[in-house]
Amino acid sequence: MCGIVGYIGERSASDVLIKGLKRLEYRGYDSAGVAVMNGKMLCSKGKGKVSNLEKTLKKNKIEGFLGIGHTRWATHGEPNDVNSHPHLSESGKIAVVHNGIIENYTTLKKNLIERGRTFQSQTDTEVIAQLIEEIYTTSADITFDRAIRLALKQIVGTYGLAILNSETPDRIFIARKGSPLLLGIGDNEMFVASDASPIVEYTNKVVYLDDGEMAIVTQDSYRVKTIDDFPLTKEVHELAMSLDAIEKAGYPHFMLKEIFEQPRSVADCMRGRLNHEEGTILLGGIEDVMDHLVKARRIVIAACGTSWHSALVGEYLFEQLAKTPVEVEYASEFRYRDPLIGEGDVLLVISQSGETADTLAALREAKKRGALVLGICNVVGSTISRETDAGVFTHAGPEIGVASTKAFTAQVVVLIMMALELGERKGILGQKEMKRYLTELMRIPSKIEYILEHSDEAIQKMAGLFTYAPNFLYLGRSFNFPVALEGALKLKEISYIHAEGYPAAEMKHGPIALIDEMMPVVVIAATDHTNDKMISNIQEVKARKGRIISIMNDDNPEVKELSEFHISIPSTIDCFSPLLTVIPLQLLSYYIAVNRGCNVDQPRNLAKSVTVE
Ligand code: UD2
Ligand code: GLU
Ligand code: MG
Repeated sequence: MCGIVGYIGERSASDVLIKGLKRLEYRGYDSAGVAVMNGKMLCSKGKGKVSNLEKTLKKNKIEGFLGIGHTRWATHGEPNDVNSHPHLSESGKIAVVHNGIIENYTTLKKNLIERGRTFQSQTDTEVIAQLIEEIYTTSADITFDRAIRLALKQIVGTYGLAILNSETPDRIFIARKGSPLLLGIGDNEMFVASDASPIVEYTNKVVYLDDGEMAIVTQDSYRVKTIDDFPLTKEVHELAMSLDAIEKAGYPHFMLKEIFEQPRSVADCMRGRLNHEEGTILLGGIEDVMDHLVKARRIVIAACGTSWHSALVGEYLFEQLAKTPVEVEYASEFRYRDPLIGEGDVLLVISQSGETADTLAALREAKKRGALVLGICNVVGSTISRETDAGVFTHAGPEIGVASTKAFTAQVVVLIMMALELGERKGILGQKEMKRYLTELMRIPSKIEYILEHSDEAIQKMAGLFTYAPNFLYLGRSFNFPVALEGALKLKEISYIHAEGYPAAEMKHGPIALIDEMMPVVVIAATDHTNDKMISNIQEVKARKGRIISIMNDDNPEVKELSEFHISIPSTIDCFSPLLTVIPLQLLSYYIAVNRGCNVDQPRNLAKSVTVE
């Protein structure tokens, strides 16, 4: 799930590559490297961030107009200098950057060693460079392009690849199976990248490669074909992404920028889709499959990480508002246990990037078994959005911070709109109720704005007091149980504090044993219909001297009285509550992580879009 970038044109290749890698760094940052062709293959790479590589390149310049670069999220071989990409073939003439996993690399490596090849690294990727060279040098009259195709036939696994060969010094070869790759068409220059972020500042014309496809790219041309050598004519898409949206806009971190963007991203997600005066919703992306959804016996939602938490909110929403039974699955588990899904069923997958490997695999499995597959994705043009039968884009804008924030709220908004629309079509919600829901939904962006304005300072102070707490417990009920999970995940991933989320009543079946005067317990007490029960749970924590931090509605004197700290938020309809309660939790984890000196946008061991299984 690394980032790949490639350039061929009239600019300095190293400059374009470094800039591009910085934009891609959210996808992995174990190491970074570039290979540039200038008569011969020049390569510079090493452990650590792109900024390290940049420093090295300032001292030892690599000049050239054609090159490839990589930022790594290690799967095979520890993150060190040798395992960094690009990987070179034994002669040093071929350079490869790779995103994905070569599953049969041990067998291939063994064969290549038997043929006398020496390997430098522990990666699966090096095998690709060596295998291509082996085929290229041992077959008579073979083109380099054919050598690549023959090598790919032997490879089992997933890849997004960019390849250089110093014997064909005017072109970049790319190939894709299972990992995203696109081509940017400029004016007398071409770009290659694993997503659009490194190329938006140069061009908005892109061609997305599909699985099983490769391309040969020169400064002023590109040729796409299948890896079986059938030529293809590909559609040129226009990118809607703006440069502004992927820069920090004055915020110290992307995560903070993205938290504060939520009034707008939530509004963008609803834009053009709601009519509160008429009480109607238009989700163009699923209009054609609404009849199918109305008839569906059940909906299965598969996702990973934060998207899995929004899926859990979705379960409450669909079951309450549309009376359609829902099961939520971890995408990785769903795929491998011979799932009972088929014709008449609906699988809904949720993924910010639209590239999450486990989610993609779940989608493909369900599709194979005849289910209707729908998607909720943020990235337009992503693999999941293209492989689903239909779906809804969240339109939240690029999310760069590794810890997801605005993608979560946008996913929940889409789920709310889907559940309301389904409830209406099934005759469960009448026009009057629809109007009431939609009128309130339209108010959500300003309510988020209010929370950001009024609680940011209080949360910063509170974060100061709990910066060094070793553990945290998050409790919620009903719609806010998934928010408890999400709050705990946010804290874990960026501050490395151990945290657990629980349904509040479940606490007494185990976790209550952990509570003492050292344990901060974040209670999400903003769901009206469970308020009394929540108060009892708070009492149980207090009786064991736990320290209560509550997220509560403005007018809740009882909860306020019981809490050591409280954050008041505007009230809303219970089922919309996650859109508000999650905001203080995002801020709390952000400020704690900053206080602890953690790298908020690039937490250790994580990467933004997990494109390996
Ligand atoms: C589309 C346009 C929007 C605007 C609007 C006008 C895009 C991306 N959206 O928005 O800009 O012009 O029409 O009515 O151009 N899809 C999937 N899987 C997914 C997500 C989406 O198959 O995971 C499909 C979906 O079925 C639809 C297309 O992608 O065919 C665009 O989805 P959308 O949610 O942006 O659709 P809509 O009508 O809101
Ligand atoms: N499997 C390759 C490696 O470990 C590529 C990983 C990646 O996608 O960054 O180097
Ligand atoms: Mg259920």
